[in-house]
Amino acid sequence: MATLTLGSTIGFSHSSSSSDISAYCIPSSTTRFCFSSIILSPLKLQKRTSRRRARALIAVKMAAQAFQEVLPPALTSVSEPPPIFDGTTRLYISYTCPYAQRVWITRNCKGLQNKIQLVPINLQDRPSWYKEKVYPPNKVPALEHNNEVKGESLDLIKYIDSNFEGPSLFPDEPGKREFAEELINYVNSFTGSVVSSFKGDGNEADVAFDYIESALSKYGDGPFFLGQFSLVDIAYAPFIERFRPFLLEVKTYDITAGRPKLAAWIEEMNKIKGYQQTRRDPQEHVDSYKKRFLSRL
Ligand SMILES: N[C@@H](CCC(=O)N[C@@H](CS)C(=O)NCC(=O)O)C(=O)O
Repeated sequence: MATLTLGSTIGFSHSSSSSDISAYCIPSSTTRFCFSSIILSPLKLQKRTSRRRARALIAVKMAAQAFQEVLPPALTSVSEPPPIFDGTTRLYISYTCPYAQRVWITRNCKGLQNKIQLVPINLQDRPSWYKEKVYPPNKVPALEHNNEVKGESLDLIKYIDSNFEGPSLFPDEPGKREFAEELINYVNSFTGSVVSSFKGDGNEADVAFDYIESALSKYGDGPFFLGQFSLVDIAYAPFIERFRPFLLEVKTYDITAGRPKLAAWIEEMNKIKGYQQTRRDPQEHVDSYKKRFLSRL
């Protein structure tokens, strides 16, 4: 039984045999909610599922809510390196990088702000020690953990979910696991298709966003890709956060028009505290994408 301390008020504990977020127990001083495997009638099962879902979402919200973190300034070429490999777990990010944002959201949603230290890097004025001593590919994100440094955002979100405490962000159910893998495997094609559409009038992105709309329609037990909030939402959110305002302003293309599931997903994502802490001003994204993509067209 691992216990995670969130501030001084909330603790989550979970059975190490289960990685299902809905199997988490949320103890208070007098009450403990656990779920056993007794056989239930369909109606009871439905009620129980919605209670579990509600508690699962509460767990994610609380995990992030307990912390209102003061974000450290980004390190530059004149900054000293942290004491690397001293046993501290560090997540190297850039505040503006969507890949790093995925891992940052995962850390927040699991309530790991005390366990994984954020080390923001200024990519425009990168310290030389980052490549030399921390992560030779010289990219963010990178995770320093157990005397090793690992990269690649999609691997890192899974690694953090499996190797740290906190609410599980990957489903147990085989059907959902398979769909989760499919969606995670698709995310690079999705972002690639949308970025290619910047050359046209925006409508070229229809197929990619229609895929998202249809994926969001698969499970009716919640507004997220797998019904409940998961790593899949985390994989897509940083990019949709950028694509939406950019396509709207530059191509007058509203990605949510005629896509009610996507509109609802964005609304629900924006309520997730662990994500809110990582979001940036939409206008900042638009300006940065204009500089990056419009000059190349
Ligand atoms: N495939 C990597 C991509 C990471 C990546 O490209 N990060 C960018 C910042 S958004 C970076 O570090 N760029 C620095 C560089 O390429 O020199 C991942 O998913 O983690």
